Amino acid sequence: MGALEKLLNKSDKGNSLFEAEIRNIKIPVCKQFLKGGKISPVDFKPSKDSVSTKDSTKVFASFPNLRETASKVMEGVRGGKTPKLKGKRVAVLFSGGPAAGGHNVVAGLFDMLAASKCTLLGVKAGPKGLINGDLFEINGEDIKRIKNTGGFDYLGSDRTKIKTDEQFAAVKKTCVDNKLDALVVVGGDDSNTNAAVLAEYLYIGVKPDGSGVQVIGVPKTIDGDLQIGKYLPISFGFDTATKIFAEMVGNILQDTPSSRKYWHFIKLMGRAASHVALEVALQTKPAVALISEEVAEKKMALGDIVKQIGETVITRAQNKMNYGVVVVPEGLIEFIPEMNLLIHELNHIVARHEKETADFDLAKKIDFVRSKLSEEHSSLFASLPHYIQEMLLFDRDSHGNLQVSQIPTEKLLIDMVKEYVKEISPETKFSTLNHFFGYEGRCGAPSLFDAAYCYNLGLTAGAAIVNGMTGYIVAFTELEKGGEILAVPLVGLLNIEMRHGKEEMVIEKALVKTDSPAFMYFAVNRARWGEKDLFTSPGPRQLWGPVSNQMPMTVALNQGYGKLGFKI
Ligand code: FBP
Repeated sequence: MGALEKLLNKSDKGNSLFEAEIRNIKIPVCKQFLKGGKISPVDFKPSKDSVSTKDSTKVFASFPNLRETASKVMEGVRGGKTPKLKGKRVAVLFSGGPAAGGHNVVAGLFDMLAASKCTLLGVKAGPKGLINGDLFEINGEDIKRIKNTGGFDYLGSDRTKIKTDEQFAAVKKTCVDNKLDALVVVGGDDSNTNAAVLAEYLYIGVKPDGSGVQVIGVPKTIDGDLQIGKYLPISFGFDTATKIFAEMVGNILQDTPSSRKYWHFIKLMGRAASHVALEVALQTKPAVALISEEVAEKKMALGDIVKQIGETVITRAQNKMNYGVVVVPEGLIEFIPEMNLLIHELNHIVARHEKETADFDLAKKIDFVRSKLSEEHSSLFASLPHYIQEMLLFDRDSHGNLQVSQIPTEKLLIDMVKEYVKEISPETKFSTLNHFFGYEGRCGAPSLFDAAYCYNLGLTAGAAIVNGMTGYIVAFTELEKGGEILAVPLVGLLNIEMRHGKEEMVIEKALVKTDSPAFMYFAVNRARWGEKDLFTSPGPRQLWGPVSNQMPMTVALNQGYGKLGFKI
């Protein structure tokens, strides 16, 4: 075998030249975590800030053990004298969709726990693995291998919501069988809601001495909708995903005036909120970018959105720009008021008649559902193309969410804009292509921002555990000037929402605020981007070199940092 063949063989299984190299990237550590150059836990003390829940009476009644600590935001400091727990057994699990940087959370957690002689166990395949007791011990060799790599494959993940008495009892059994002292849940809003409930349930009476198991949450999701104002600027994974999407959108934008023939409708993953679409729009400046929250606020109908895009298409064609890019947020359909009401009614009907319709074929199910819908919604439903009707009837996930990533909203818009342009300006040529960027962005190797952010979040989670804390989500702020370590009480973040037709306590999704600096910057500039080609192509995310230390633009604008570079 020749030298090159040998080299190529060496790159099997996660050892491409790139993967081998990124493991060597030095991850910046917040200096609060360092003592004599070595990683060591901070202390936590109550900060001057609190979180408050609007439904406090009802929420606190369900959390008698955690209510005492449900408001105060805790801050990590050096030099305190809180005794640190030692020799504890801690398990970590990933929950929900993957997001870049998860492996660095595990690495940070491992390193912090190792400093207190604690053992870290991995839960395989998410909450389901916790219920089934599928755990293994994590070792330093694995950590070296997974550091700075993308994906959640080291542990696996799933979307099981722990809700039945049997499931809670099974979790308790797993804790007892594995002699666990603490559990770390890496997840989004729904998973961290679950973490709050687990923290309450496991608070006391789990171990033979009657003590409990601590639960700490870590904020993950590419959607960026787990944010808590100044306490939590962003969930991890958002930066990597948006940088990957922005590269792809930028490349397509670069293609449009080169080939001069297509309008590209690009749906971007991000479930409900439009943070991803807004970030990518800021990074690339396309002709049109829709923001669902604005659509809802302005009570726009589907027809209004179609008209807005159609008019841009016609005007650009008149200016010899018979091409362009339309960025569509994944969750748009649920934010169009008339569609939202329809989906709500569908949710009830689907849930109420689940068993009855289980064996129906699609055509029969569509007819059945139409017969149950109110008159107004029945005709709206009937006006939608078959492929949209089908997707609206798709199974909800175990948290009750419609699987919006499966709904081809971008195709629906293309079909409707085509009709509009044909009617208003038949001479306008309108050729289209549709794309959905989602899974491409979730598992790439973390950007430098996510690599650093995640490692430090892992360190924070480890520090919270050895400080004996439970019922907190860890956070990391002041990203432009060294980082500040925080732990925010999960119960204080819970609100009451209607899910599956009944009241449930959940962490509210952070949506794009139309009065936020990031949105306002976009709103002021978007008309220019539509009128002329002012797009930018940010290129691939950089792990080395001058632009590698950029944080998301929306984060820098909304937090008022005044610069894009992060410093941890
Ligand atoms: P999480 O909130 O669990 O991180 O999920 C993020 C996400 O990627 C959404 O953007 C998307 O709608 C969904 O997962 C897709 O789900 P699935 O992985 O089940 O296809």
